[in-house]
Amino acid sequence: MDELNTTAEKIRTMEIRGAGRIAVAASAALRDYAMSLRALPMDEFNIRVEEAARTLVDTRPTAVSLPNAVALTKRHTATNVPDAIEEISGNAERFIKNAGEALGKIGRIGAERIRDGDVIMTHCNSHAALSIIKTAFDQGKDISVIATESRPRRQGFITIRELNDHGIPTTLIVDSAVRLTMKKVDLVVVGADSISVNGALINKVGTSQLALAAQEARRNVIVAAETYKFSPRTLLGEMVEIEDRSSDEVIDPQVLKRLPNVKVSNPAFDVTPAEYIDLIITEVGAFPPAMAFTVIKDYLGLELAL
Ligand code: RUB
Repeated sequence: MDELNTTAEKIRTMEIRGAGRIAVAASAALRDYAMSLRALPMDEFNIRVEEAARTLVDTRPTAVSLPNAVALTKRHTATNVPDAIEEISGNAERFIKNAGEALGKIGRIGAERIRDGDVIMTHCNSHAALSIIKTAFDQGKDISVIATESRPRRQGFITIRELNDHGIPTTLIVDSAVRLTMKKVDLVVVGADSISVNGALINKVGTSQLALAAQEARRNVIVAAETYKFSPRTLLGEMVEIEDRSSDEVIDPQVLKRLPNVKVSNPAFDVTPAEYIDLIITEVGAFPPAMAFTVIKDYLGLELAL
């Protein structure tokens, strides 16, 4: 369980972060752990796999990619341990391969929406969103990006480094400059931590401000999301939990200690209603948010809701 706990800790502390990356890391960790249980009897094996799955899922609550990846990886119909390990390994290989290929497909489908000369605003650091932007650039489109800082963890700095290394002209802005800057933007491209059955997007806190400002300025908002970022459990009425992180990410704890009347709230994600989203680009096509149910039913499977 040591290696699995190490992966879980890396996800919790955000050394591994981003909905796609945590899903792939969790799937691989579960596969490796299952393979280490070869000597156990079947019922003990199943109990340990369930425990490990819970450990991984409990690390961060918002990105549905994590429980989806774990559920898709751990399921098996075997009656003996070697067969169960084979099924779980196969599930993990398939999930990891599909996740990698999905990024390329999203890039190609999404790039169709980017025109020559477009200025694109993005938020946080999303590999799926960056795949669209980089693909459009690689197609020879003369584009530039406005990237938000994305306080408090400043994932925007990862984004600007990636864009810089790709040769894409990029402007960094602080989060509070989003509305003012929207005038210069042609469209917004962001990633997703979860998409609920009503088409609402849950992504890094501040995403809904980009969407609001985009709607006010009549700009399109495009979400880049692999199908495993859709949340089957929202079909049962479950809400996506918004992660509340430590105040230490926002203010020096020593400073806060001297301010007895002040507390800090640090929600890590927010909800953008479907009305603010024009299109969701997945690896199986571009959908309006109203089609979220179809994506869940046809590409994830309703059994994942249970
Ligand atoms: C990351 C974030 C990203 C999505 C999508 O939040 O909100 O936009 O996870 O990313 P955090 P990707 O840094 O808190 O994990 O497209 O890479 O899966």
